[in-house]
Amino acid sequence: MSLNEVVITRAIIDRFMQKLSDYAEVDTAIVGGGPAGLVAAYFLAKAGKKTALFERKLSIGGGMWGGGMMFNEIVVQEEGKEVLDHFGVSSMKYQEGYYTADAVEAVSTICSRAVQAGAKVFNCISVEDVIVKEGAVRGLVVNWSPVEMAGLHVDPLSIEAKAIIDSTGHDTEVLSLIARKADITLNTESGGIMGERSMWADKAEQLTLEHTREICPGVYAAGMAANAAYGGPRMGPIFGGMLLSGKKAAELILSSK
Ligand code: 48H
Repeated sequence: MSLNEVVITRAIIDRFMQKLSDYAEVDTAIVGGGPAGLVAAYFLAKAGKKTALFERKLSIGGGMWGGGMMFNEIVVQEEGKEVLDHFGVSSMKYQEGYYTADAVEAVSTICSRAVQAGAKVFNCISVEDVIVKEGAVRGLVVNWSPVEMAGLHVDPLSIEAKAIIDSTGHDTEVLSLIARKADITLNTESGGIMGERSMWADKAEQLTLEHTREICPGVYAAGMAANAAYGGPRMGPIFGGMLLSGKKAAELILSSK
């Protein structure tokens, strides 16, 4: 059988449009495909929630690919290792309470498990705004990342979601938008984004988990975004807090009505 270019083209267009149309309304929309977002996507999809994850970049994985300073090994503590074990990511004890894992194995395995559990990843798509009705966030406003990068004046599309996770990392992009444009008070000390503080790994890892919360109705902060929103310190290349935060965000959503 000879291959036909037009059939290949139509196969891609048909399948992608069907997928995007199906996921225009979801239970959970996750913004950011770093470790926190991917872990949340896995647990939500596995529990049967219709879950879409939007990632600005072509590749998912966020800051985990590069380990520390591009040395592609990550460090996790005991509790973080349990999450890696759950995904089947191999890790090695470095010394009491410290384990290392190959960053590439960690990202690729967690992503693969999330997609196989049913989460749909929409890469190369940026969230540029939220839908707000009657004082509550109801969904996301999305556009192709190249539109954003080229500064083109192209209007976005919208995704309705019952719950949203901001797992956009250091920049806390969704929560910043909400604080700036939506007249919604976040349940932080200031009512807005508190901002990330300088490094203190031990405290930051504890606080990341504490700061993983529903920060305003229907919107959850996870990973570095949670810590930055509530004014916690950074932790450097230890990733247990990110993995545990994604898991906790999923659990909070699953236990909400
Ligand atoms: C679509 C977006 C948008 C947008 C951003 O940075 P991440 O890896 O986030 P986490 O929280 O899962 O992990 C943080 C970790 O990688 C890290 O940076 C650590 C531990 N730092 C400690 C330290 O001291 O430095 O991933 C966030 C993802 C990225 O892939 C972005 O491209 C994506 O979110 N993103 N996607 N629309 N508006 N904004």
